[in-house]
Amino acid sequence: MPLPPGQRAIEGFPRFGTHLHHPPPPIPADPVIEIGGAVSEAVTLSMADLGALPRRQVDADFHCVAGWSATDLRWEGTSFAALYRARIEPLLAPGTAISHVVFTGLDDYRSIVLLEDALAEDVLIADRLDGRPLDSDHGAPIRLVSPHQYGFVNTKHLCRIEFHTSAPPDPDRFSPLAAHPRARVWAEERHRYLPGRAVRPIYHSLVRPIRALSARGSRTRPR
Ligand SMILES: Nc1nc2c(c(=O)[nH]1)N[C@H]1C(S)=C(S)[C@@H](COP(=O)(O)O)O[C@H]1N2
Ligand SMILES: [Mo]
Repeated sequence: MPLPPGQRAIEGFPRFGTHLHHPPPPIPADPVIEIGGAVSEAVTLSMADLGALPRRQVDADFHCVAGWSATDLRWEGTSFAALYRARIEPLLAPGTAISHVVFTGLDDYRSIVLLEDALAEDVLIADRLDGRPLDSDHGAPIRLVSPHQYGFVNTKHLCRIEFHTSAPPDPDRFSPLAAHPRARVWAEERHRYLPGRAVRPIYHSLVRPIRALSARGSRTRPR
């Protein structure tokens, strides 16, 4: 597979993220996804609820906005679209038009995604990577996987999904590295205001330090 513009293939699949050196959150004994926002009733989905939906496999590369790509990953889980049709649409009052979805992780990381992007056919709530349960480096127990969007959309350790009828406030909007709201890799939507090409060098300079900080050595491995 060719890589999207401005990406470089790397060996393996590093742990990477704004969590930096923080260890991954502990995996709850009974993981759930809380559903909230513009739904008529807040509900909690168990792993069994997810397991009742059709399973899907997605083979894809993974592209971080900083410029590295991990190639040939195999994800398994439930398609987000199937979850939305089966469990969310029945909770919407007539006339409620969802536009944005907020995905939150156990570490309080958040990504804001347009509903139309989340409904793309390659978007999964994934629980397996390369034939094994997700490990804590890559988002255990479950994560969002949206390979057509940059890595920062792909919230790890997913525990809450909120549905909105307009754009929710984005605290990152005025930061110098304000993320593009759609983050589609083939259009190189890296930055909210600047062309993707123009910010490549800035992002590339972040790969090495973030990678070094995010890797878990013997000192940070949970006991
Ligand atoms: N919960 C959580 N999810 C997260 C992040 C994070 O810091 N916390 N970082 C994001 C970023 S910037 C990237 S590139 C990918 C990295 O996924 P990986 O650690 O599985 O390589 O996770 C995304 N999801
Ligand atoms: Mo990233």
